[in-house]
Amino acid sequence: MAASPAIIGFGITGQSVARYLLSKGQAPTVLDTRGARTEAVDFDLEYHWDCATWPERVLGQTSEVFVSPGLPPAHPLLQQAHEAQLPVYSDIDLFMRAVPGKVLGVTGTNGKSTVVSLIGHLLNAQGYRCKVGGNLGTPALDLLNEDADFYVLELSSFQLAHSGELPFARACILNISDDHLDYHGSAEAYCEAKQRVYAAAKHCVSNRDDPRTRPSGGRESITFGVGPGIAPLDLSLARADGEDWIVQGEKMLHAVSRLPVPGRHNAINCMAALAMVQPWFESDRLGEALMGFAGLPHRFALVAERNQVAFINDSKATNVGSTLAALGSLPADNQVVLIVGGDGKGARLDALLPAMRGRIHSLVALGKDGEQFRPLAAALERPFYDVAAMEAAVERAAAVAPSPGIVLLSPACASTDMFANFEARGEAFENAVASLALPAMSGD
Ligand code: UMA
Ligand code: ADP
Repeated sequence: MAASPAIIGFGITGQSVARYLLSKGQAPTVLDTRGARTEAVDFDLEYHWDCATWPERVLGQTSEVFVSPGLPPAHPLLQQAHEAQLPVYSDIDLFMRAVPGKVLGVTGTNGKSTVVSLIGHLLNAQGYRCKVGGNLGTPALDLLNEDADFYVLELSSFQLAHSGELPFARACILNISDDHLDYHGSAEAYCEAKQRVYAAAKHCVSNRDDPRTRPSGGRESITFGVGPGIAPLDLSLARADGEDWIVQGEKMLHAVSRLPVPGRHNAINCMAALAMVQPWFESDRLGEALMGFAGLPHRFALVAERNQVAFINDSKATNVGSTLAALGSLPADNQVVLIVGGDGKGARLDALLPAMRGRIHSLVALGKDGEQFRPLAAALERPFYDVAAMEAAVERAAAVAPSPGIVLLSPACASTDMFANFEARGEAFENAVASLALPAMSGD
């Protein structure tokens, strides 16, 4: 029997690989460590569910392996494939073999989806046909259904850990803070996975304020950051007329206060996006091009204002770094009731303390690792409330919030211990806010 490819994991990625291979006349075999998936009925393939090790026959007749990002690199199924000297690829490797246009790759702990969406917005505004996807929204291989001039990929550390050299036109690591330690095993392994984005990129873009984003081996990069740039194309912030501006070299590009997305971290995201599109985008058109970019839901989004209390949904803050960014964008006047908790993924939560000090009014915690926030509240000498569900969290936060004040859902933890995903958690927050027995301000 002729050798055929195998797919490990039949989630969003595995199914996109199956669709692509079938369109090329190849019928892959599917292995999945979980039970049977209902989506499988859409594909006439050979499946092996609840699969802890390779069936010997399948291993013997496999030509190459495509692995889903959720499978940890040390998983026995992968070890066995390596021992059998089978080539192992990610869906991104397969995408890069086939893609007809330029590809821009964006990774980092936080801000990937925002920056990828912004890059797509800027290139479309410039008149290019641009498709965005990857870890965000459409899986990479499904983007190939339509031709485009540019493909902008959001890349997770999971995808990069399984990928070979990826020849991006430009690649960027936005920032690195602790995340996914449970998957990668160490902060070093996490950084190494992120660095793979640069391995075969034509140009690298890095964050001057975050040394771990610099390409290893002394490779040059175009940089963005808060302080002054080094090279003429570097992006930075500068003060003029009493406010911060995004500047490139000597050129003043845009006032931070007029950006369509709030928070200092989003000014940094705009600089990163500009560095990524620089050869193809006329920066004089930035103001006009930014019009219509509204940011993404569940990311530091003001969703209601009641009794002078602002309710902010930052459900996508699934790690410490993103919650630090949210707190750093709010005033230091002890007005923030912060809703936290979920799956902490093994991260050190005390890194939140400096940004909490002076800002936090009280902490409301829920989920698997909610209790781990109690010592932080104690260190700050602030009230700590332990609740079982999002409705209770919002009710308690609204009851204790000062007026004027802020109720911020920015959990610093993944949502999957209690919710299907961060969107479901954010929706539960917004629904609970809408159900509060509080009068809405005019304009709500
Ligand atoms: N699987 C196993 N064994 C395992 C783990 C997974 O067999 O130990 C199987 C699962 O049973 C599943 C399949 O692998 O059938 C695929 O699951 P997956 O976990 O690899 O995820 P996908 O459904 O392919 O979705 C992935 C991303 N998810 C993860 O990396 C966990 C999606 O990002 C992404 O949108 C999609 O590919 C398309 O590119 C989500 C995500 O949470 C949003 N990403 C993480 C993040 O952003 O922090 C990295
Ligand atoms: P990702 O795709 O990397 O998860 P998102 O754009 O979806 O990034 O944002 C995820 C979280 O990180 C949100 O809470 C958002 O407010 C926050 N965030 C966005 N940009 C940054 C940044 N540059 N630094 C830190 N946090 C950020």
